[in-house]
Amino acid sequence: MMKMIVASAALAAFAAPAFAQQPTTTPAKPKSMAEDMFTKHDTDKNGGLSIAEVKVVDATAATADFDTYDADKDKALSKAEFAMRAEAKTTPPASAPGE
Ligand SMILES: [Ca+2]
Ligand SMILES: [Ca+2]
Repeated sequence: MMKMIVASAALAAFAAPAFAQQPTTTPAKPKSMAEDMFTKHDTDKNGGLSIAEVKVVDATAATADFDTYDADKDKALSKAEFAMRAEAKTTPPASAPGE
């Protein structure tokens, strides 16, 4: 007489992520990307982006590059200074081959 032992395998239950999050107030008003980035990355909220804060935005940012846009040399990029830098970075280099 043979006994059959049926072992019940425990199936790993995988939890499906819940996408039940309601979108909170999403401002639809157009805001400049630079301004948005500025606000987001001014982690100490002192109204200026330090070189460290800029490097969070752009890891390739170098001190020399930073200094170029720090017009008043206060070691921080104001919103206007940051916007200028962002604009320069998003604008394709004006190295169009001349005729
Ligand atoms: Ca700051
Ligand atoms: Ca500055």
